[in-house]
Amino acid sequence: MSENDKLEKIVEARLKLKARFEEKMLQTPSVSDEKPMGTGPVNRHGMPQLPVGQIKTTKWPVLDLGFKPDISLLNWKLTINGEVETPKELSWQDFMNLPQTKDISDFHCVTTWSRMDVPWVGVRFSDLAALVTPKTTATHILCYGYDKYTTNISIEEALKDDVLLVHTADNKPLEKDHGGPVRMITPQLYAWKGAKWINRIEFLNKNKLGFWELRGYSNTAYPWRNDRYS
Ligand SMILES: Nc1nc2c(c(=O)[nH]1)N[C@H]1C(S)=C(S)[C@@H](COP(=O)(O)O)O[C@H]1N2
Ligand SMILES: [Mo]
Repeated sequence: MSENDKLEKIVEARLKLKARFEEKMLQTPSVSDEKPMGTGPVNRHGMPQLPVGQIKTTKWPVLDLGFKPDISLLNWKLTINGEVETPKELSWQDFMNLPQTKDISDFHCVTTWSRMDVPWVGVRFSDLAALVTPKTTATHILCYGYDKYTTNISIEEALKDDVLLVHTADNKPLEKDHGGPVRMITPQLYAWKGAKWINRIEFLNKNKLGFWELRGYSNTAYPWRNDRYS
């Protein structure tokens, strides 16, 4: 198969997958909430730019478990497995050969700071999901970092077009402090839902709580519902 055919196949599979989850995606807060809580002009996904209780910052604080793994590109791997038809293990080269998406989005931390208009480059979660074909029983994912961090997301949230596994931020390679070489971002959920130093995505047939979700943070993490704790 030519590179072009391969790319087209991924796009087709992504659209198919999104069609499968369409009904659930339509019920997510960013699509269905009549009065999302926040202030400022309407952003790209139709929400007030600054979610309730957040303060804009131009700094980018670093938050993690106190251990920053050092991963060379040669050793880097991304495993995608669990409730899928074709599990994959991607090398750096495999990852970079996938369709690359550029986007600008906001980063909302539960500790009340929001960093606006960050330029990112990376691979859409939905393209990765399309590559492995989730089984019909799949409902959630659990993302794992090289530091053993975990966080869970429903598939209908993870499939949103701005959910990316990014290797570039602010027009330069993603710094180790912020999860480089690759982290996930979830612009429509609080930022703890985006695993830094990501190395595995496990598809699940039921919800399973991640590191912070087990310690009192919200399962769902909707910034425009002030949905911080469980
Ligand atoms: N692997 C990993 N990912 C992680 C964390 C972590 O400790 N380990 N912390 C989360 C939390 S609580 C937040 S707020 C954001 C912080 O990202 P930043 O350090 O780039 O600001 O990353 C999230 N992803
Ligand atoms: Mo956080």
